[in-house]
Amino acid sequence: MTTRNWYLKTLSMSVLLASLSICSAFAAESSTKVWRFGLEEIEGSVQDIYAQAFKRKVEDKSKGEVLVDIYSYGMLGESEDLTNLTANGTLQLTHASVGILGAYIPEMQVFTIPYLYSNNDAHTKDVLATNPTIYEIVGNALIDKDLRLMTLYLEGDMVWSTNKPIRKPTDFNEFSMRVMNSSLVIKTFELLGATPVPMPYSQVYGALQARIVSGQTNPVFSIEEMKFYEVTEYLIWAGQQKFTTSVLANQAWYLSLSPAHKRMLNETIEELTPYIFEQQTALNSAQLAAIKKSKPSMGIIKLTKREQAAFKAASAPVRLQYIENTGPTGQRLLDALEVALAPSK
Ligand code: 6CS
Repeated sequence: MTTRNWYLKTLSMSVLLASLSICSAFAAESSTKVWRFGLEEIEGSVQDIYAQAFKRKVEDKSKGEVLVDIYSYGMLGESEDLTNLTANGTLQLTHASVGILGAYIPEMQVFTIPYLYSNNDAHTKDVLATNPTIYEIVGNALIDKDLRLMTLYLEGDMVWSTNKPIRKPTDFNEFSMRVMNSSLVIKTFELLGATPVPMPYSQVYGALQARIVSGQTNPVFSIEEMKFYEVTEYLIWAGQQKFTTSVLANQAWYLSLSPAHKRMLNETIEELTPYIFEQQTALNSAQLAAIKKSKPSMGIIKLTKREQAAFKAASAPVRLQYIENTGPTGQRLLDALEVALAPSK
């Protein structure tokens, strides 16, 4: 970003943040409550679909007592900014993907461990939404940062979009892969044989176009809407990970809600679990069709079980790194998830 663009972005964010404080003052005086919800993704994304449904339900159930304002990606900065704005109470709710939040809450990195999830996504959805060990361990770590874990959900398979085919770890030699800024994700791609390059979401397209990186990894809907497919040649399913995101609330705000509003919020989050699961599945397949239509030359590669096994073995030591980072609490969470997520379930 040029200095001028940086200055303009900072200025427009400051104006927006100042107007958010003025709105708060007005909202506090009137009986209408405004719940501000931040997104790490643009309009039309999985997180946007989630937030729009949340808004419809909350405004309808509260009969206009609560208004939900949605701030999509770019309006208030990067993911880390949204988490900070929620922790300090400027936003009431935000999305925070586990890859990025892991830099802040080490236990959260468990959800980035390669090959942890089975292929039974419907079961994984239920574990992420309800497993008591997650809500105890990750929930408590977040409360220490003034945040409350409302839910976790899947946004789709993490697909590698690259400028060359990758079928075995040695194909990653001299290959720079953009990753989210998480020490465990960085370690994973080092073990897989690549050179991981952490950078913000907004810079990925330019970095691929300028060949600063040779690939990146994200769900298909994101590869379509952020146009990463225009600047890469292959989509590769390695089964390594599913994109997992969390919905966080400001803890003090949550505790200050009336019993009726708290019930409405919890009930709405619960209702959205099956809804967003169906929506993300449909969006990912629609966007794959869209990519194939607009770029018929795009190489589509699905690694065989045997090919996946080589990446699984190469990345296995990352579990030790996770335990080193998180100690016995992290171990207890990993053990509980391995039992809960077992493929036979
Ligand atoms: O790659 C990222 O950084 C981002 N990817 C998605 C699909 N959502 C938010 C996140 O920041």
